[in-house]
Amino acid sequence: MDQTFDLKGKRVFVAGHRGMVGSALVRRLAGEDCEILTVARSELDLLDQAGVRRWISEHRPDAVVMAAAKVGGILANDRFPVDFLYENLAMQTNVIEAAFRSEVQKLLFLGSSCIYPKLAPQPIPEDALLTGPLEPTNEWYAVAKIAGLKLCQAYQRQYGVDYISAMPTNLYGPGDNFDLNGSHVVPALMRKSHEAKRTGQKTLQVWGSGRPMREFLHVDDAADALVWLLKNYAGDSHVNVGSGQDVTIADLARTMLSVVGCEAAVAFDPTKPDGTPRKLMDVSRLFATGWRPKYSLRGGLEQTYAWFLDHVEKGQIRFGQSR
Ligand code: GFB
Repeated sequence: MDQTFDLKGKRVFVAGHRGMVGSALVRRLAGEDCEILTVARSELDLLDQAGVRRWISEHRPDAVVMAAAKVGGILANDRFPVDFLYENLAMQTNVIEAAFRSEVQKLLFLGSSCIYPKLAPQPIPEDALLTGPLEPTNEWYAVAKIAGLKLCQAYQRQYGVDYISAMPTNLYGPGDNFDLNGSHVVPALMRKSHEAKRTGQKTLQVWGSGRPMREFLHVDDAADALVWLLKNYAGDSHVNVGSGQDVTIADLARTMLSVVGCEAAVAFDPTKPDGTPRKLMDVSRLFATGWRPKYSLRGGLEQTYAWFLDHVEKGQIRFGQSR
């Protein structure tokens, strides 16, 4: 199969364009010679199958990037299993099926590194999928994402269409969710360090033991890799998208304090879950293409903190309930 998909003159629908990943994709796609299609949630609810079919058949995209998802950090995943399983299954199935009905040529589905078994070999190759039990705190989300990538594979096998999947690692950056109950670790520690600095707190509360390791990728790097895949990849297997490097949560916390300029000491809260011990992805398939991330972790955190400060000042970051 010809691996390339020329974006020139194409109509590309970014589903989920208000989210952190979707908005980064829109920024990145603005540099391509294509027309970007988006739709507000008030106009189209992706849980509405008939509505999705109608919208896609009316707007006739040539390509679809499925960046809409119900996402959250470790506690939100654990607390809202129905939302994470049902909403993701429904939204992704509606979009993928409607795309096929409307003869969309290319589709890119986005998953997550949590699709892999809890105790997968490190770094985790793509073929570790479905070789062992999942991490319990995020199995609902992982099951939905595995179903999504399998649905794309099924459409490829049964109908020969160019529907591919990418599995990004833990992402962070502008547009992230800073609500401490639902957020991932980077925005949570950024906000908590910022508040500790502002109020002169002596400690920064870090959930769990600080020992788990995570791989982080700035969302603009992720968007760049995703557009690269959209243009150049047409394989059957999903592709890992990461930085190829991980850090302990304790080290992340210390780096965050330094980026924010906060002198608080790190204090661990063992009543909160650690989640999976490590999930460094094997990114050799992606790196073999020559693609590399542009941001170091520290550089990415500095860029994100600058964005955070700017948006806090403008009152554009709405904090949920802080705990
Ligand atoms: O980012 P996070 O919520 O998600 O947590 P996962 C990563 C690690 O950071 C865990 C620790 O060990 C947390 O205990 N951590 C420390 C904190 N302090 C905090 C804090 O204040 N807030 C948060 N949220 N964590 C998610 C999955 O797993 O990763 C999703 O639940 C998805 O399904 C996503 O796959 C990428 O990396 O553990």
